[in-house]
Amino acid sequence: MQGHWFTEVFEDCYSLGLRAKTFLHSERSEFQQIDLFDTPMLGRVLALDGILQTSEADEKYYHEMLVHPALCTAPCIDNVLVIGGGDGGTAREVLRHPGVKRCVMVEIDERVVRACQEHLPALGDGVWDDPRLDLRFADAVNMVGTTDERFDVVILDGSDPVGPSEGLFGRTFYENVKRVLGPDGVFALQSESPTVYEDVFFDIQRMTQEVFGRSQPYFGSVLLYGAGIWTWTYASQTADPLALNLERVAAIEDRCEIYNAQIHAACFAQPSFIRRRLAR
Ligand code: SPD
Repeated sequence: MQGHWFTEVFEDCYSLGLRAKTFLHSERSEFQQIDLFDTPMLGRVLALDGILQTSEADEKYYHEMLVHPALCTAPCIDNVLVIGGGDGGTAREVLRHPGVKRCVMVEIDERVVRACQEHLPALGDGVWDDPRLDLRFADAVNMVGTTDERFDVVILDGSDPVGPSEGLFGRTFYENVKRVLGPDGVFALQSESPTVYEDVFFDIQRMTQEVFGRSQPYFGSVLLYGAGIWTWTYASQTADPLALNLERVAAIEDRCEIYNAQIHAACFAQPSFIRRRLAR
């Protein structure tokens, strides 16, 4: 056998492994360990602090589902804020919408962006040159707490709640996101797996419900993250996640490999154990 296994271990009880045929890049930035490697099964892969983040072959299952439910239902999509997402996949999906006038992307670690631009260019797919992209290297927790800017949609593309992403999982952060969104604004975030990260998933549901008054998880599957089921969460004071803007769907669906109007309707269906627990 050639190459090495890259293994992500979760709390010493669950692991995800991928054969790495070539290591492309490895560095310790100011914030985290950054690794990029090539795999026979999923193409090039990014890991941060040993946590698998994205792969060329299955990133569409994650990025399309993170972005399009919000962008296809928000009353207005002129100004979008992307938090994290250093590989470029989230900003790429946002800017597929011709109606987006400006996408501010706030990523804490410039080294992740630079390493992905060099070794994972397929993820950005030209987004770095889009004049609507305003890329900033800053701490988003601080930015949403202090900025006077306002946005129509905020998309949070963070890692698991450890290391630089930890501050993106708390009530104060959600209150500040609500502050930078108007009353009709929409917040979409990756919200982990109810099987592997049960407490984190239900904490996110509770806190976004309390802060926004309304929030709903939605469901899919991402091979790279294992766990069987993956979730994102849609939170808004007023916007209806099922009120699909069909014109916006039509404008992007030819370029999507996962997302379409039927997937949108289906992904908000809740497994019974989650529905019961959220109803309590
Ligand atoms: N368990 C890892 C979850 C990572 C979610 N974010 C991925 C970043 C892809 N742009």
